Amino acid sequence: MLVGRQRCEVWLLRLAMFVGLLSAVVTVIYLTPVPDLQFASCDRPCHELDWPMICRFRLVLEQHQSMGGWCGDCPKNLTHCFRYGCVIAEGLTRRILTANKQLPGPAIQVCENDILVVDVVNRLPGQGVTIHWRGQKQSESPYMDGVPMLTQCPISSYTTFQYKFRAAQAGTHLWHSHTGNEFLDGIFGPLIVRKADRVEEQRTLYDVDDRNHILVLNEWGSGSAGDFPILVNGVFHKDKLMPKLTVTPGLRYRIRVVHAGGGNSCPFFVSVQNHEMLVIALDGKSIKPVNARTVQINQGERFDFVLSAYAEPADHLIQVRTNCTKMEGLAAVSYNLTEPSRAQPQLQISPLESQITMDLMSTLTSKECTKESVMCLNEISSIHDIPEPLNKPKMDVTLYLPFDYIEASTDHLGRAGLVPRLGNATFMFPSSPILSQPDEIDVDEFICNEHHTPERCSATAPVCECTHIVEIPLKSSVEIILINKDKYSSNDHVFHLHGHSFRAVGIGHDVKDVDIESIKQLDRQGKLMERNLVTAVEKDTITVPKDGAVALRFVATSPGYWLLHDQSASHWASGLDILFKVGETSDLPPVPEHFPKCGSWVGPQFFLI
Ligand SMILES: *[C@@H]1O[C@H](CO)[C@@H](O)[C@H](O)[C@H]1NC(C)=O
Ligand SMILES: *[C@@H]1O[C@H](CO)[C@@H](O)[C@H](O)[C@H]1NC(C)=O
Ligand SMILES: *[C@@H]1O[C@H](CO)[C@@H](O)[C@H](O)[C@H]1NC(C)=O
Ligand SMILES: *[C@@H]1O[C@H](CO)[C@@H](O)[C@H](O)[C@H]1NC(C)=O
Ligand SMILES: [Cu+2]
Repeated sequence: MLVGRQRCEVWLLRLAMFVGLLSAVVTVIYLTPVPDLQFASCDRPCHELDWPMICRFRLVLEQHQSMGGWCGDCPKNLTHCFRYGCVIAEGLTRRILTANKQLPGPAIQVCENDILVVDVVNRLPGQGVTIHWRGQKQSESPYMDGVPMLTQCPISSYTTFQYKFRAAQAGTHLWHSHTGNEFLDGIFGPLIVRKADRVEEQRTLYDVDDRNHILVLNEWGSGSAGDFPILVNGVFHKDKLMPKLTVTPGLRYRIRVVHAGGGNSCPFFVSVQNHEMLVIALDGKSIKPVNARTVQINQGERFDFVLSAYAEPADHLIQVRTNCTKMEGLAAVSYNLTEPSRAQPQLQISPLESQITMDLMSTLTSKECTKESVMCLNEISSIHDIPEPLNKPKMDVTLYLPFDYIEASTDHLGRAGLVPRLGNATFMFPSSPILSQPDEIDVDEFICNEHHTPERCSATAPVCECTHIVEIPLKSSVEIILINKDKYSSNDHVFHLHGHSFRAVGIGHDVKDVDIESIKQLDRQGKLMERNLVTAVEKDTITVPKDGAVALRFVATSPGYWLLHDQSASHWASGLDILFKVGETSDLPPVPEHFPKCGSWVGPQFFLI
């Protein structure tokens, strides 16, 4: 009996211990924080010892309406104007395209080296899209670069594509649709990648890097020159409706500016009333600080400046102007008057701030550049000297790429019109993405390079529509000389390079009546342009002036297919593009599993018989 009872007690004890342990384990498991699967942002103070985070975002692209029902009584009742889903734009009711019902789309703000996982949900009826992450090199993930028919299939209507990549390039960047007019209609937003304070080169120059201090500028609508508005953070100012950056008197603020482009591709002049701007970065890369009253940038470019809130405590206008329209964009720097003014130790002017102030700092090149009070791209210095081997006189690969428009015919009827041409070819997209479905492209039909042109292009024809590919060995040093021979448009051309950032080492002029062989010879004699091989700035977007030429240098470190293109409003249609294949096919990372496919289909010839 006794023994049995004891045994029973032992078992009970064991059972109790087991249950106790189990509940302890369950409690611990329950309380252990599991990675958040919500679509949470990674917006936090960045620290150099932190683990990178996985940051999930969801961009739902859809048709939306500006000033529609979502805006309620806006602008009569101002609180309604700030409701979720209320897009003000120029204040008219009109059909637009948005990401998450916002204009600009949501700001993606992360720390350097975080992993971004962005679900792009395409709810645009009948429109394929891709999203490009401008400023991110994608050296580990060329499939995530977002160029339709080159790195991926367009995301077809009503499907979702998940972009996954490391935000490896810190700075002020931009995400945008890369497929055509969605870009004009509102599918873009800022992509801000911050460094930890301790590794941020310019950290001593400002006190506050506020997540709200972003200015996204864009042209709105396709109005003809002179009558289209410029939006600042999605708003064309009207009475009290104006974006405001709140500052505390006495502090210095880092402000990030993005030119998101538009239909007329006009460069913008940005200035702040009663303040100078200390420009500290271009295209996300640190530069030697420049004090300027006005900064001019072209579409796709970004700049960061420090605003010292030392002026009269009041509202001061931020003006965004261009020569193309009188409808300037406005925002305000608003001094917070309830906040007591901070001590101003900075007023003992530091050597940097005591330097002379430029009337204009510009990333463009014009006649103005010779003026003492104007600083243009070739005079701006990077904070880091050009590393080897890019500072050598000769590069492994040198490419002269003239571009122009000529009267020619590309259609089968022989009708002539203006056809763009870059390095002898008019770029045409292949029928399947060359990166993810290389074997499905009919090389003979599409591809052209210096050794091969499609059969349909005769040797004597002035233009050939083809997928122009230049092969560049991995790790080689490259110099590209873009030469603007366009005599039909009075505009500059703005080019953007994918996959790499480059040093803009030289800008030349007056190449209008010089043929390409003479240009090469002039360059060999050092007469085409002067090269800055020490401090030239690092960028990903460059303006090639009318009748001018620019030289860009980079080391081809990222294996992949990378587009260099004229970023006129409609990327899709331009034709002034060229594709660089960096590395051998074996150097490319493998195609991700179940990557979407697309291509032409022509049925069996006699299937009805
Ligand atoms: C504005 O709208 C809010 C919320 O709908 C309401 O509470 C408020 O009374 C309105 N203000 C005016 C002046 O109509
Ligand atoms: C553009 O505007 C600036 C300043 O507003 C002016 O100085 C310049 O002459 C204009 N350029 C052209 C080509 O109209
Ligand atoms: C202004 O400063 C006060 C006091 O610190 C703060 O409560 C308020 O939110 C600030 N206002 C704005 C618009 O930031
Ligand atoms: C363009 O064509 C000319 C003449 O056929 C040739 O000399 C030149 O090398 C070509 N340029 C390129 C970039 O293919
Ligand atoms: Cu692009």
